[in-house]
Amino acid sequence: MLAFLTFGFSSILGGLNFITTIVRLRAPGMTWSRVPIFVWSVLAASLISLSATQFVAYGLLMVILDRVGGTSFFNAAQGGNALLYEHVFWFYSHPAVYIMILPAFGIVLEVLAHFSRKPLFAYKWVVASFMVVVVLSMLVWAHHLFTSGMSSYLHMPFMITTELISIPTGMVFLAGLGTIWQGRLWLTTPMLFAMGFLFNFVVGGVTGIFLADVPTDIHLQDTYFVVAHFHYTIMGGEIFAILTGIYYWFPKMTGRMFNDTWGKIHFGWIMIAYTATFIPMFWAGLHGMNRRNPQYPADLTDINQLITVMALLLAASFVPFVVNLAWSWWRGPAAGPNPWRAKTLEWQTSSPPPVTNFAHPPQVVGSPYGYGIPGSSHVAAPVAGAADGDSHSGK
Ligand SMILES: [Cu+2]
Repeated sequence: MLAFLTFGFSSILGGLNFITTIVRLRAPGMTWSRVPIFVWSVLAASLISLSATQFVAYGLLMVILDRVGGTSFFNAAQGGNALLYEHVFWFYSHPAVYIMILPAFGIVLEVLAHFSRKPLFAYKWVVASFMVVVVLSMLVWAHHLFTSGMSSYLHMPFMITTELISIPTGMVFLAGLGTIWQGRLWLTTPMLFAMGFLFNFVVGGVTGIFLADVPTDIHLQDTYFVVAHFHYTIMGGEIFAILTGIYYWFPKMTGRMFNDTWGKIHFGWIMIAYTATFIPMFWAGLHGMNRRNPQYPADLTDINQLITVMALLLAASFVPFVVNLAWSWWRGPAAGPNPWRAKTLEWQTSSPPPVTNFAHPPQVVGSPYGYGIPGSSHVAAPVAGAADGDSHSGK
């Protein structure tokens, strides 16, 4: 409990650090309308980690007091209320999902804009959507308690707030589609992962509506439908976005280029194995496969065995990833300052960057996404060799 409390404290301080840095330490000329969307997403996530993490800390503190201090916050036998723990826990733990997924949105939109060579579609609407998610994320926690015995008059309001959250998240999805739309796509490994994210996230989002809806949730509670939905958001969403970010920033971090062919093999492999693992779980869940229960009806044996084999195949997909990046870090060709010819600041310095990031503070003069707009540039004077252009080699 104390270890978890310490971890929560680091999350709060991390949020505070990101907010302070973004508000106080932007480069000269980096106005709010020129801030890259990834930075906006980190700001939004930090607002949640700064303001919601306290609640799980209170929950843990109350458990400690119950166990060693003789109190009875949660012990019904002594007048406490066990449901109170679920409320306090989920008041943090639902927003925590958005602490994870907001930066994932940011990474993916960033990559979609740079590799579509088009301005990010509906930039201001996306920023507004992030902030709406921050507010709504604090108002949905009790959707985890629909079958817990919580008072039933609370069902309707939490069902509505939960369904409302599909509006800003749907907006982010549409901004991704709008950015790709009629773009000249440069299908590198990070771009493929970003597009894989979009596909997986829409499956996770649409199946989430059935779990937000009280009548269907009561039926689907604690089945593999929930497991499949959760993995579509956290693995198909979050992990795909992290892989997008690792491939995208790998040349910047290491100064070396990864093997794009092996990157694409990794993408194809993980996408097929991932889909084959988690799509059958929706079916199994609908047919009565319960979570956290080793015993199940015999007629579900085949589908469980299929899922097991596919899950092993999914785990194996990380072998080409690790080998490719380890080898490339050691022996890969030099990447140069800006291999993607992207406009944002991190690509306007050497790879990897010097300790101070830039020899002289860069002067920001325009949008980071002004692709295809004549005369548009993000930085006044990029360092030598870091081209800030619209063209690409058309690989
Ligand atoms: Cu939730």
